[in-house]
Amino acid sequence: MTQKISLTRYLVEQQRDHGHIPSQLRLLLEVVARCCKTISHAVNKGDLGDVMGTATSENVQGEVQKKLDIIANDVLIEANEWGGHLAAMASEEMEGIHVVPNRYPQGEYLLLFDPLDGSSNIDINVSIGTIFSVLKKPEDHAGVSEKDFLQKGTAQVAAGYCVYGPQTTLVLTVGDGVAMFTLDREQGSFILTNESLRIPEDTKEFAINMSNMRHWDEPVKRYIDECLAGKTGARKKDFNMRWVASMVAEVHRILSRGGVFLYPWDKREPEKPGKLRLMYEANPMAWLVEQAGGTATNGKQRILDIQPKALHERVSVILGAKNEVDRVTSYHAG
Ligand code: P6P
Repeated sequence: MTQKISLTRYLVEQQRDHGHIPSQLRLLLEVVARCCKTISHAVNKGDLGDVMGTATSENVQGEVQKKLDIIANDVLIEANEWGGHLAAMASEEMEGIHVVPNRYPQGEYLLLFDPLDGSSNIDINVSIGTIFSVLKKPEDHAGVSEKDFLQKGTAQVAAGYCVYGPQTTLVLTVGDGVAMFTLDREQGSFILTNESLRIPEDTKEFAINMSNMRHWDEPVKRYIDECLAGKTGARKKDFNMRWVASMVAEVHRILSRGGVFLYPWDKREPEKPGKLRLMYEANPMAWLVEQAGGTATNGKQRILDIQPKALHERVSVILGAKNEVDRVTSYHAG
């Protein structure tokens, strides 16, 4: 029987063999993984627990919060503030940053997260997930402020997500490929189930919300029209389409079997560069995709190279199979 490698053993061996995971970062990743187990347990309760439906509050995005959005956010804040590995945290569900209280030691890392992405799917029992990104706090000054978070995606030291679906699966990169861990509920630990996820350069499967077609920019319209034309059109092959309305589920599908995902800028709110958030959705997902051999752009430039100007800024996202993303990007250039 093949030996089960736990997340802890993987992180220890990665540090010993590659030196990517200092002990404070390993502690941080293990705490985040424990949070994902707790969140998975709450999500799995469904109507049997007091976790469904909406809360009475709105988040910084002006979206009505689901009870589980707040539960997931609180789990991550409470579990990560006392360990001494973090200086501060930022979340889709909080307007400002959460600085580690003075009663706890401050660490060298910054943790950003979307505690429960895709939460419109909670009430219909469709996969949702937690997305996280880790940065290092700049060392040239004491204290921590929102400005310290505004680092390019290339500065990330770890990124990942946990998808709460038929399995609870944690997917992680520290810059040395992408590893997948499946939650063994009997043992209560994440077990390594794929140590190197790869995205094929070509695909026949695209993911986009087609109801927005009339609002898209021309390059996106051209790309999707060609996919829809299939064998009879310029692409000379048929395509399949998926849209789960949960970015974690879409990215997990692409890391598992390939594909391309688009949430582009559109004319509905032209002043916004896109719907998805750069710091705690697009950047972690873009790094995972690139680490698995894919590409991620905003149609014009590499997502990881974008210099953030605001904590909750949005971005147009095209990610996945390299040749497909390059094609869409070339249409924007053309
Ligand atoms: P729409 C979920 O709310 C999310 O932020 C992503 O997870 C998902 O890809 C997208 O929005 C879905 O947006 O407009 O199709 O509901």
